[in-house]
Amino acid sequence: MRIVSTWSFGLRANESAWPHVAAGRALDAVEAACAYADAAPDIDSVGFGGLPDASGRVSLDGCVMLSPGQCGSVAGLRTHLHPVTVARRVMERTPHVMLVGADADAFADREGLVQAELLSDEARAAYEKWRREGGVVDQSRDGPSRTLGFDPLRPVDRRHGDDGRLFGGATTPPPLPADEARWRHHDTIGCLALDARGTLAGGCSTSGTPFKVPGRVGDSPIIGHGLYVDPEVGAATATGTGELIMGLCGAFLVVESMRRGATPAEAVREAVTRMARTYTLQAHHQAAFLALGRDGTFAAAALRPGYRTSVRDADGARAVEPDFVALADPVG
Ligand code: SD4
Repeated sequence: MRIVSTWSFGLRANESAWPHVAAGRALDAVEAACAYADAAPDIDSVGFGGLPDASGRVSLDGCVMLSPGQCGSVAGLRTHLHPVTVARRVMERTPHVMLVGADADAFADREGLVQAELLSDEARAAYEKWRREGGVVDQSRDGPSRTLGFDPLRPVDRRHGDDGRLFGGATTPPPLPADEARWRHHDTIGCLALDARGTLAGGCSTSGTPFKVPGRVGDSPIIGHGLYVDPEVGAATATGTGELIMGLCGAFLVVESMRRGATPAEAVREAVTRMARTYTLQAHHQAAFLALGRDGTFAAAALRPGYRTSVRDADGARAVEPDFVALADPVG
């Protein structure tokens, strides 16, 4: 019985989902964890608080998966806050896997899901600053980062946690470690759960990359790229520069390695090693894979230092270092 999520902010998301894991409701657990991250304004590449695209509008992507025959996905939501919830409705109430754009929002409306404002004041201010500083959308394959109006590598004193329960009762949670804070715009939540009944589920939610070209969709909502779950084998999710993950069918690659006998640690290591040798990497590129085996063993591997996995199981909550980091130099 265990729930694992990408990045340290996943501690809070895991905690909100833990009762579902313990009650044998893995699907509810991953939906709850992702919904928690969606609603937290300080998690700024997911949900409310997510940075907008180059037109100043936020768009959200997400997916959910139990098995190859039970998965759902949405991309480009602009008026609904919880993509995993909408994706679950697609999975459960339509014969389809994926809906996109305005029609996905319209589907959510028909499902009775409440509309929400997605752009926070802070995200609007960040967008306006980007525009003021001459933000240009780079249409190159690796996204808009070369011409961002901010330094994606600047250290940010971002605080995480909001109820103190996870942090020894302190009302103010500790700041993120500096190496992780450097990747604050990479805080997509990918979440994998193995519940008390032995059911595996995964969910993934993101607002994508900051100031992306409108219409851009990354790996996160694409089954097999940002998330893959096979109940016979295990589950994997990804976070980071989607364009690097998509070229490898990242999450599927990890689960298929496990199917062929690799441990989760071997599978994620192989995937980031392949990423490092496949692409011409830029300083802003970061990505990580997180895998959870059928037996509950988990592992993560990252391209660069600064990624952590949040874990909640019978031993409590903790953020752990990845098992493998491909590149020693954090900015090389
Ligand atoms: C994307 N993979 O849209 C997402 C972004 C992300 O951590 O994971 N950030 O490319």
